[in-house]
Amino acid sequence: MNLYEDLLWRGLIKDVSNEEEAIRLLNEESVKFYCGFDPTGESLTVGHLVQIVRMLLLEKYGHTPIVLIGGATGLIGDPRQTSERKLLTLEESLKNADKIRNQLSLFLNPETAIFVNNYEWIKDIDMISFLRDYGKHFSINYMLAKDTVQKRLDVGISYTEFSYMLIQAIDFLHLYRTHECRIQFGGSDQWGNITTGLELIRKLEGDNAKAVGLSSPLLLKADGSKFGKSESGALWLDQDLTSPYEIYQYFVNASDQDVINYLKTLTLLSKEDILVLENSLKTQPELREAQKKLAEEVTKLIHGQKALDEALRVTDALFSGEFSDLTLNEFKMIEKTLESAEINEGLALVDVLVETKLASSKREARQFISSSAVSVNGEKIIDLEYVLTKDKTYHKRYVMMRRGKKKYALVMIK
Ligand code: 383
Repeated sequence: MNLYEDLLWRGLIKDVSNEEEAIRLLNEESVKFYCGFDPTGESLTVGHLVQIVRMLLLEKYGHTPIVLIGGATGLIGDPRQTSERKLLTLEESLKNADKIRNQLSLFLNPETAIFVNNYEWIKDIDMISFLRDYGKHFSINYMLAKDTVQKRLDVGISYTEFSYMLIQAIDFLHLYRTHECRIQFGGSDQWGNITTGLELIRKLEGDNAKAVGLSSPLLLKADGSKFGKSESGALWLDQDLTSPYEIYQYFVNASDQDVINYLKTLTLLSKEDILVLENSLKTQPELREAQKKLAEEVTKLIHGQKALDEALRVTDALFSGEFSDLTLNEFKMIEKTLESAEINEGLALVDVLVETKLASSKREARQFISSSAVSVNGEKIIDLEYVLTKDKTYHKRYVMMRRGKKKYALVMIK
């Protein structure tokens, strides 16, 4: 299987500007390609993983990624479907840009991957040059026809966000000229910006300029809900914001309808391996082998083997109710995930149940205790006067509370 077939098989190709040229570049040459990330937040999310995995795939086949961090574009804001973005300050944009760059560099081959920040070349373009050298090549009619603009005509769109596509177009031209970059990738939400770049390259470099744009479909869930959102919000790639355990849980709970698509787009597993998992899903869905493999691969890709091992141990502990073997780090991981509360030593169990939201009132807490529904570190407690003390803690800090079979909360004693 060649690279292009691999991309097609994984469902990573939605639009291609020039398929013949794309096939030639991807299968027969070794080229530089780019994908951009705006520093809108302090961390990327699992929504960015498709592009990361695609960069890794191209890297595997001998192409060179140019990772563009949008220090400049982040200051303008790519138009969202819903409403105008709040402007970032220059400090915020640069700070986020640094963090995102570090995150991305952990995935790619440091020897070959090229990192650029478009602030470097965009900041020096003065207004007159912008309007004369670039603006003149695009009619308002062309820009208005873009999907991203069309979707905003009702609510309104500022001139600032309207201009965004031109900056991304200048980037493609700049990388085409300075790095011989031949391909721009993005999710399908980027198609309008990518084609604006191709148009600019064609206008300024001539019709035989060889640049190609490719987009991938946005990841959707079979039930129509948004991919990459848990109950507590977005799933971040930064482990201080989303623990490896949460990442593992999100993917291990993928539905049978989604799991194969995720394996193809979010992991580098081979076609053979994925077909085996697909077969297991058909014949023995109750084993959830495909989901387990997916969760392992994605957690390992984002956080490495050690964090995956920890996430697995935490998963086992929460399943078996046995916590005594967990390390301090593993407890910290649980702290970020479960309902937790920090308390003073000597607080009564009744109050702790309320603090940790395992009971809605003291009265309810007493009922739970009396009906032996409450356990502390795996031990059933029926004593209404029970108090929590340091000698009950793991790692001098943690106490694991459980109500009923499954409701857990973690208590930290100061
Ligand atoms: C900026 C300057 C360029 C090229 C690209 C950009 C960023 C681009 C953008 N991308 C999204 C982002 O930053 O907004 N205008 O969060 C997301 N991407 C990728 C992919 C995706 C897109 O980073 O579809 C999801 O991850 O393209 O929404 O010269």
